[in-house]
Amino acid sequence: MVSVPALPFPFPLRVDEAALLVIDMQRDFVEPGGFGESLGNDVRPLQAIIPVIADLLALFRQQGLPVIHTRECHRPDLTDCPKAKRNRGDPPLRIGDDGPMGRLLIAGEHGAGIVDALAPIAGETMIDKPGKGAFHATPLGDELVAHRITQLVVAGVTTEVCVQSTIREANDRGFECLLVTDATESYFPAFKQATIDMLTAQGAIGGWATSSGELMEVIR
Ligand code: C5J
Repeated sequence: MVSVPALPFPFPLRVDEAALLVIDMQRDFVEPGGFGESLGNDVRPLQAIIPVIADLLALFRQQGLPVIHTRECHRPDLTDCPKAKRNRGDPPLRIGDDGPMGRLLIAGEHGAGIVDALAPIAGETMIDKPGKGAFHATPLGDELVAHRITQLVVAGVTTEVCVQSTIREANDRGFECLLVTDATESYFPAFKQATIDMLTAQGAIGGWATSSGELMEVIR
């Protein structure tokens, strides 16, 4: 066990039981013309975390530690997309509609793919998820148990939606989560900070938070 400086207290990292979980670093969320922009968001601020996550990926790969990526996406026939999700609000484009990067949030479309700089490599796990949380209707929980992973180092977007949902799901299943604060971003800076505050409050009720610099120094 090694100790990572973190909020609200040091994270007891067990390197042989930890995986890097990179959530939804898809064009649909971070590039213009995708799902994120269709909801009225300025997606450009999210691009700032790409080099940070690239550094984390490089270190985990170099150390031979497991990496898991997720993509929020749906089957082309939308059978895994609840009507309540697709029909929400009044966006100019809905899930499954044709956009400049293909059909929004549909598996296999360009927009649903991971941005080039963070593309998975052979041997890394990819979890396609129809919900916000990465455990809902996916094999993620079974995969973690099968590989004896008990701790998740969490990065990706967006902090208060898919990242927070996933951390809460993981926490309820007995996994310890360390959120990397400069490797996650939101369309709403205040929501990012509120998420970090909520998760780490009450003695790490949802998990821990650290910076990539502090984490990488310890892993190195
Ligand atoms: C959202 C996500 N924000 N990956 N998805 O709809 O956070």
